Amino acid sequence: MPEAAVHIGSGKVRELYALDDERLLLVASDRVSTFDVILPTPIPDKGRVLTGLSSFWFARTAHIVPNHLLALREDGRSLECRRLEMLPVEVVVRGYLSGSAWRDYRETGSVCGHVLPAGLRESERLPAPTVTPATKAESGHDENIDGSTAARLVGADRWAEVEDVALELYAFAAAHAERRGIILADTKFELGLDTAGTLVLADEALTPDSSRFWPADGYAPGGPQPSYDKQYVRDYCESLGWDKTAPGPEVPDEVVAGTRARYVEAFELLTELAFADYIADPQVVLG
Ligand code: Q0Z
Repeated sequence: MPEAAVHIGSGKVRELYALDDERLLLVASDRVSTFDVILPTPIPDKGRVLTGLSSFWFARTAHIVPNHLLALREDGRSLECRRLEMLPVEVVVRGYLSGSAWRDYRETGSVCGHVLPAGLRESERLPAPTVTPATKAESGHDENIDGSTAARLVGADRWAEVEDVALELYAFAAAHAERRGIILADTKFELGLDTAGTLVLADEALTPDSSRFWPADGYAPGGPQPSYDKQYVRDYCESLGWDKTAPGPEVPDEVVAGTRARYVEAFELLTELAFADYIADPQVVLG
């Protein structure tokens, strides 16, 4: 870390630093959260897997929308990025009915103002990928909003542009993931504006922490699907009868190793690169 970096924010598993007026440094830790609690045991290389995947997608989607990536550091976990004016809306694209969308659908038949067909099951593929905006609530939990509310927050023309870009990104990434045996059930994008007012993709993109990745093999709608990466650690924590309040339990070595292996497997399937090659030289993901 250069002396000049000023810490300006913490996420559950990431840190944000200012390098200067125009540049930020996003650092992904090896911390893992489950049931919204950060566990005391890190997953070695998790931050590198997420940073590598994000960088991979930034490099391959620049034809769809420009992004904030300036440089991927040699540690493989730190991204130098352009400092943007962030839009006050999180942009979730869903191809499948899961999480808060499944809850909203069961209660109202709609998700963020989109009326869905009756009789859909949990985790079922939606008739078409759907943009479901959300705002960061006081609780720290995201609150789903409808498209007209999003349009009021960012402007109608900008919101139309955001929806188009988000759907194009999802279609591109979901098709890539499907070829590698992974279902991209949903994913959250964060976008900002540069000084020229150009829409820019920011934050992390298309990682297991911002998306639901499901193994296509064994996909069975009608209930929740196992998450590609965190299922080991979730199942272990559940097996303890933990009440899901902080502090979370320590995780034994074999569960750490199994979880790490799943993160690395997701990296290797999606990037078609050996993770060891990324450790040797992170720039390989930029193609
Ligand atoms: C991202 C976050 C993290 C805590 C602000 N390019 C950008 N320009 C301006 N702001 C951001 C970005 Cl990425 C920005 N976050 C989310 C990330 C720790 C909060 F690593 N907040």
